[in-house]
Parts: sequence; structure tokens; C-alpha cells
Amino acid sequence: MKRTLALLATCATALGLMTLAGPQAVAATGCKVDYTVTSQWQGGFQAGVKVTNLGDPVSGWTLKWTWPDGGQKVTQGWNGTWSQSGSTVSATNVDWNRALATGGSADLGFTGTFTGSNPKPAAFTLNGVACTGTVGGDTPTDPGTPGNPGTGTPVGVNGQLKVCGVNLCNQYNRPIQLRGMSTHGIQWFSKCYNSASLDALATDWKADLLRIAMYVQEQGYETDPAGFTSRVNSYVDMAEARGMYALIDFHTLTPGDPNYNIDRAKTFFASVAARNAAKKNVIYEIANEPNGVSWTAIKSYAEQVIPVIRAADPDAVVIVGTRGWSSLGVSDGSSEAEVVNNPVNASNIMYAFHFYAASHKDNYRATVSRAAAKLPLFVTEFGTVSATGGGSLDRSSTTAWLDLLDQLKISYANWTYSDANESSAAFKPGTCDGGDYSSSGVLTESGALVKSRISTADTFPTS
Ligand code: IDC
Repeated sequence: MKRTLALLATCATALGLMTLAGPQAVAATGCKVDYTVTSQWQGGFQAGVKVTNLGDPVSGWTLKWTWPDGGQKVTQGWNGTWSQSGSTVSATNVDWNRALATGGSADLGFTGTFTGSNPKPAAFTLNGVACTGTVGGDTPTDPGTPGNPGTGTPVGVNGQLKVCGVNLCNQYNRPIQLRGMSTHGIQWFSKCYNSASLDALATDWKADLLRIAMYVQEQGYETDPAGFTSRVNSYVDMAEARGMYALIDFHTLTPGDPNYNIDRAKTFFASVAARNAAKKNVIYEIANEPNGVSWTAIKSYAEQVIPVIRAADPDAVVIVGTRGWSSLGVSDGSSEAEVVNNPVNASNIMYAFHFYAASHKDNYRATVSRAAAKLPLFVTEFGTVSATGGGSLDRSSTTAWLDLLDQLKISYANWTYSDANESSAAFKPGTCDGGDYSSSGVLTESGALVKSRISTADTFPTS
């Protein structure tokens, strides 16, 4: 412990110097946790937890995790102030280990009780940031690093995107289609988003795009704006380091009127747009699925949020959700005409269309075929199953949809790159508790189908 104290004293000095050197630097984030059960007995155990800060120095911290098994409980901890609420454990620094420099670590420990098999926690956060064991510059597959997505990767080839006519175009002003996956709610499934899973997405799935679904309600952004903002930023960096685009999804769902969250949206987008302005891989999706609300109200929301993004990041593509759960109004008995006749007053924008193959079929496909001639469309979310996210896979409808999107060069992201216990998830339940995201055995029926579509070669024009 003496050694740790000496190290922390050195770190505290370094912290002082670094603050002077770079007050304007963009915060680097990241952390690593080593969790070891040191002894276990009937119903009880003792564990050591070493947390290492891989981001910028911090002068106070809270480590959190959620037990995988409802029966696990911390009874007494040391080297931190410990608490447990439901199945979520928090350990906050004590005075002497408050400062953690970059690379600095703290050793904590506790005794606890359990009832089941006492599984290790799958995911940790430090000050709200997922501890995926990566630094801002995680070592990716291709030579990419943050700021440098790597030659031959989707971002390396296509660069800064823009809307041209009704298409999404690359740096050569040529239409492209991006194919990728959406996270599940990051408030629930952070265990699924780490170096190994994103390597698999970039390398095995050959995905062009990661959609980052940041719920606003349901224990999402509204409960911890700073924590969720930095988590989104780390996923942007992890996508960039692998040459993938990152679609930042402000995942409003209930309530359906995005204006309910407009102040939060302005705060959130001002922050992520400023932080990511220099990056080429970021696309903003300002409202997931407006529902129970008119197109006029959605348009008004968009015309207030888009200028906030543009002020910080003028050249990024922005995607606007549409009426009736982003159905272009069809699920509300309307149609794309309301958008065509009254478009959002902004440039470089696209409109979201969502479908779930088992629920939305020919009349929705007819709408998309028609609308694609007039509006830039982006399928920011679709499922191979029913709109509940469950039920059986509809292979023929999914195939008809994806053939149509390929033909129209409409980009898409599939719900979900997760191991949720629902048929829309690409991985079998429990996959994210292990490290294998690559073998075919971990895929669900939906995952196998979608991966077979996404992993075919891209044909991005380069002149
Ligand atoms: C679903 C999730 C489910 C969660 C529910 C409510 O799969 O686990 O309990 O949301 O948060 C959407 C939404 C998306 C839904 C998905 C499936 O954008 O949040 O996820 N869906 O119902 N629109 C149509 C379907």
C-alpha cells in the first residue's frame, strides 16, 4: 500500500502540470478493471478490484457495476466508500486515492454474499465511462487510430459524407450505401460494446457503421447527462479507430413528442458536435421515433436542434426522424407527402425510415420506393422480426427489404448488435458475458441473416 501511496503522490503532481499544459484539450476517456475473486466459501466471497484510469487525469471518481446475478451483494468494502442499490454497486474514492493520473490505478476490495453461481460482473464504468480496457487510441485491426480511421476502411475510403440530391455521398460526390448495426440501449447493454465486439463488427461483419442508441428516458441520458455524453464519445472513438461511421442516435421513444426533450437535445448535441467536429465519421440522428405527434411539431424541433449542431460541426449529415415511429407517417395513416410538401428548412439532412420486416410489408415498401425519388432516406433502424423486437424472423420480407435498400442505395442499421433475450438481437443471450463475438455459434437466426448481408464486399466509388 505504501507503494500505491507514493505512486498516487507522483500522479497528483503530474495532474497539476497537465492541467496547466492543456486546459483546452479534448478529454480522453477510458479505464480498465481487473476483478478477481480471491476466496469463496459457502454463500460468501472476497474479491479484489483494481481500476486503472486510461483517460485524462481525474481528481475524484466512482466505479460502478451491476451484478449479473440478483443474489450478489457487497457486505463490506475497503479503500473506497461502498454502496449497493438494487443490483448496482458503487465505489467512490476515499480522500487519499482521489487523484488518478493517466495510467494510475486504485486497488479496492470487498467481501460479499451470493446465492447462485457468483458470476463476475460483465461491465464496469468509471465516472460513467465504460471500462473496456481501451485508450482513446485503441489498437484496431487496420492501421486506424482515433483521428485516422485507416486506409481501406469505410471511413478511410469515403471520408466526410454529405447529402447530394436524394443520396448519401462520399468525398468524391458519389452515392454510397452504408450497412451496419445498431447498439441496443447503451444504458442496458454496455457489456456488449468493447474492443472485442467492435473488432468483430469491423472485421468479421465488415460493417460500415455503428449506430449508438442513447435512450433519453428509461434510465438513459436524463439520469446522467455527463456520463452518457462521454460514453457516446468513447463509442465514437472506438468506431473511428476501426474505420466505421458512428451514428449518434438521440433515442427518444416515450414520450413520442421530441419537443419534450428539446432542451436536453440542445445540450447534448452542442456538446457532442463540439467534441467531434473535426471527425469525419460522425452522423447525427436527432430523434429516434417521433410518435403521437404531428409532422409540423417534428419539423419545428428539427429546425431548432439542427442549428445547434451546425454551429459546432457545420459539415456533418443530420438525420431527422419522421412521424409514426419514423415510418414517414404511414403508421399514422399519413404518407411521405407531408414531408415532401413541407420539408425541414435545412441543408445536408436526411429523413429516417424504420421498418420491422414481420410487421411492415408491401405498402411500406411502396412508400419507400416512391419517397426515395424525392427525399434523402436513411434506414437508421430496422428489425428482421415484428415491431415489438420479438416474434419470429421474417426471412422473405427481410430479404425483400434489403434487396430494395441495396437497389436504392439506402443506408441501414439493424436492431440490435446485442445479446438481448429477444429475437431481433444478433447474438444469443450470454454472448456478451464472454469474449467470442466471431464464431457462428454465437449468432441468432437474425444475426446470421443480417451478417450474411452486411459482410459482402462494399463497392465504394473512389473517383
Ligand atoms: C425495444 C427493445 C426492448 C425495450 C423496448 C423499450 O428491443 O428491449 O424494452 O425497446 O425500450 C423500436 C425502437 C426500439 C425498440 C424496437 C423493438 O426504436 O427502441 O426496442 N423498436 O421494439 N421501434 C420499432 C421497434
